[in-house]
Amino acid sequence: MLDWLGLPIAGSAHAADVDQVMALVHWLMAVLFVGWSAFFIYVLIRFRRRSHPVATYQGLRSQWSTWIEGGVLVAEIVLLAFFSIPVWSARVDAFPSEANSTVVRVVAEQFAWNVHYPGADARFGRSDVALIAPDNPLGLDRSDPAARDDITTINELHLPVNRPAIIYLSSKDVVHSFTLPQMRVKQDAVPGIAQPVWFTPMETGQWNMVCSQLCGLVHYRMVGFYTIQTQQDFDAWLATEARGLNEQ
Ligand SMILES: [Cu+2]
Repeated sequence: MLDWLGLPIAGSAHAADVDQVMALVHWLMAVLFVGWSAFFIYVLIRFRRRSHPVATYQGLRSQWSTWIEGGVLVAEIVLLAFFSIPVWSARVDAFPSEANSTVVRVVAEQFAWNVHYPGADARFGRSDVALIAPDNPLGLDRSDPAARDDITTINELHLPVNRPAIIYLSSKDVVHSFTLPQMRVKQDAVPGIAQPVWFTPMETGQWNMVCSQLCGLVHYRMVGFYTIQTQQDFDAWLATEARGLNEQ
């Protein structure tokens, strides 16, 4: 229905709501564009120099432009109050419970995404900036019992389909913007803040996980991939990663 917008597939439960707002905004902009263009052409012809060699200083006397401007204002308020704000508030309030969700940490850095899974105990282990090293980009303290089973990846995020995902976003350096276009997820990753974002993936597949904030010279290369898979495939992947930990 919204193919004309050229959007990527709508892969999450809330994607249709976001797309509807985008479509309405595009319709409003199309109407304004056509209206302003028509008005501009009308004015060019109506007030051309040949028929009006001398300017009038009375200005506008009719009220219709005020009415049109009022109409545009009302349309914008309706869009904001009845479409945008409800869709936005559903994203930032009404978080699902962590017990029924896949909970992941994603820590951005110039120019990669570090992903941190809590492992079988569902507890994130302690991390410390002092421990950050090339082979430990999250600074995870493996001596912490909660950290022993933690799984970390770089530029690789896996999530099960049909189950809410809560992602705690932060950054090690500058502000990045965590973006999963097919999930209609876009959220800034800010140093010093653990910013949660949630969504429910509805389609399986593998796509790019990108940074949509100009974050430095190599910003264009700040791309990983994310995989939405069935719960079984996800569990199998986690098990493989966990086996890899024990072999180290
Ligand atoms: Cu970035």
